[in-house]
Amino acid sequence: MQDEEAELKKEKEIKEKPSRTSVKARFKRLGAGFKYRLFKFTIVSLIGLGINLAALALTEFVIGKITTVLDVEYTYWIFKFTIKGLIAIAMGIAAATTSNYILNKLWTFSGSRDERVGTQFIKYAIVGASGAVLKYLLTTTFTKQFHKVVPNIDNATLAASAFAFVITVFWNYMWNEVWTFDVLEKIPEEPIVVPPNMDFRDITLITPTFNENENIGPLMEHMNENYKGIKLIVADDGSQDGTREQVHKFSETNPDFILLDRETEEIHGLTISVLDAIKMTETKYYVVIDCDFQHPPEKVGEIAIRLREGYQFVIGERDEIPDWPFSRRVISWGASVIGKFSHWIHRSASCGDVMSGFFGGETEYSKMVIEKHPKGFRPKGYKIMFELLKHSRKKETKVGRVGYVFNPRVRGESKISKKHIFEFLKSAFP
Ligand SMILES: Nc1nc2c(ncn2[C@@H]2O[C@H](COP(=O)(O)OP(=O)(O)O)[C@@H](O)[C@H]2O)c(=O)[nH]1
Ligand SMILES: [Mg+2]
Repeated sequence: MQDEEAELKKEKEIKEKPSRTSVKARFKRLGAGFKYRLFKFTIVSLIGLGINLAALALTEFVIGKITTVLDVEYTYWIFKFTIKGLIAIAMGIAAATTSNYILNKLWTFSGSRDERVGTQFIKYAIVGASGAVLKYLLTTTFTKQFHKVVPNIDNATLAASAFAFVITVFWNYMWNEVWTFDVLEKIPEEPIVVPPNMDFRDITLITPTFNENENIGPLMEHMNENYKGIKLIVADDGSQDGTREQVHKFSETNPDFILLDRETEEIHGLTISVLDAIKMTETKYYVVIDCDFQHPPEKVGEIAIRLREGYQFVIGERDEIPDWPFSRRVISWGASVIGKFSHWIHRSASCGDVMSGFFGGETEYSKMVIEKHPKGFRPKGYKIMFELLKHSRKKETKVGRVGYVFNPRVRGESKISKKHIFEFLKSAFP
């Protein structure tokens, strides 16, 4: 009996913990990684170069302010150096290695197999050190060669450094791909089929609203028509444009659709509105969706099916965001890396799109998380899903995903502002 149990447990572990990729397969996937990962790795390397130089200059500046004792020059073999210079170089390397490791782990090689951070960091540092030696050798060799063609030694050195940098980036990328990070193949997702006439009595939709009179009507109608038995809580923060009146009117024909009127509450905000709605949810699951149709309503059914498979959270992840300007993409990328970093240091559950606002959860589990962390949320913030995951332990939380396209807003106005960015940063690093 015990054997059987152990056997079962082992089987489960195998399913949940993917085994190491063989060396042969690792070399094979190098080609597949070229397309995206080499590109990302190159960007990270360039950022690292900047961080290296900045840390180096800063250290020299700070030491220079404190003392001049370390400015004495020593000569050893062909090297001339000062202690100040050595400390500055070491600080530059340490800062760049650490930040590059984090960026590569969370971005370039995201979704790789879990490994102890210490071991992985050492591997990463060894690759980096080998790259540094290679870069030094290449730079000196090529400077000599280039100097034959280019008379100016500075230009020859610059060209040789650039050339050496490119080759070193490739070298480091290659060893990180086949040794440091074990990137797991993404299993192609099977499309989730929502049977027609399915019952949604176990789902409560939560939609936060503030002045959405153009959207709330169409949303309620859509949900009423397409999701039999579903419940809806409109968490409104005191709209003055008739949003609340529309919900009241709808409740008369469908009492499962109700208004949570927060007009007289002391604190207003998206996060607190959703938290209040989760607390009053009575069904086994809930799904949070924006009212403005930027979250496609037809995906609610897919999230519901995933939730019933036993995930504590199912995240709607934005696979595509058409119409976003480059600047917004850069900000979103930065926020996403910061968010994943925050989840990582909190050892919490995480997902592919930590900034998404479209998600579902198992009600009891979320209530438990909220109760355990009464002060762990930024009530006026926008990133409630990020915070719920932040307070959920990685080991005990199963997180599923459903991909979606983040549509542009058609009606009404966006309420997001710069202050929400600060709210998020405070939440990421309390
Ligand atoms: N209850 C409540 N809802 C809000 C608040 N701010 C925005 N919302 C709603 O939250 C959803 C997303 O807001 P939106 O401004 O579209 O954010 P964006 O998609 O990031 O631009 C919409 O349904 C808004 O009506 C708020 O302070 N309180
Ligand atoms: Mg919106």
